[in-house]
Amino acid sequence: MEPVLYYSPGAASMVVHWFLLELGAPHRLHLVDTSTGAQKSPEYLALNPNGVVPTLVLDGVPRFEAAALLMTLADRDPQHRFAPAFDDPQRAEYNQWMFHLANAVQPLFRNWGYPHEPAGEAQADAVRASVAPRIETCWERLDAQLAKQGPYLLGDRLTAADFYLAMLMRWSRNMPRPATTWPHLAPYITRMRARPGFIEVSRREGLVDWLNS
Ligand SMILES: N[C@@H](CCC(=O)N[C@@H](CS)C(=O)NCC(=O)O)C(=O)O
Repeated sequence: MEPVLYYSPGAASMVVHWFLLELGAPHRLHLVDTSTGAQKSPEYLALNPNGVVPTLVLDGVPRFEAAALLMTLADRDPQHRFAPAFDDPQRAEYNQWMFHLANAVQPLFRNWGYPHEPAGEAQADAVRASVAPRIETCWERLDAQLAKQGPYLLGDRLTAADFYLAMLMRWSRNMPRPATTWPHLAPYITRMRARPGFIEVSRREGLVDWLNS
């Protein structure tokens, strides 16, 4: 049974879409039109009660949370080596970065993208102003990690965490200081964006504004 990805172009679903392409995994796409609130429809909420994308229907069961989906897909397809195995010494480091990106970095982007959520429309500017430097601190730490142990987050090994980080970096493209302005993140993302999977997911989702020139 082919997985079905419920997605919206450029949203958190993008990394799952990209990852399915990298795995060469047959899948079907179902567009969720977030501009009309389709993610809050009763039909969609029955799949994902959080009312957000992505949802991936795997073996007939709807699953949510982009980071968890990446980890599940990587573990189910070990020959691609996008996740260290359970007994691999790098598994702990991999778990650390996946959870750091999911718990520390992605929620800041939720506030950046939906600044009215924490305290209403009147506080939106203040929320954005407080979140931007916190996202920059994240880039500082991730840049330092790549400086210490590149070219990928786990050194020589490309993992699901790199696809995830690349998507989060993309979300900073219109911020006052985009992730691409850090010295080690810049060549890193040039490599990630050169991947045929990135070019293909950008083509499929119509994302024209963040390709290598
Ligand atoms: N933690 C969730 C976050 C998903 C999320 O916030 N998705 C956004 C797009 S990036 C969304 O669906 N927004 C529409 C809404 O909140 O109504 C995940 O990683 O899957």
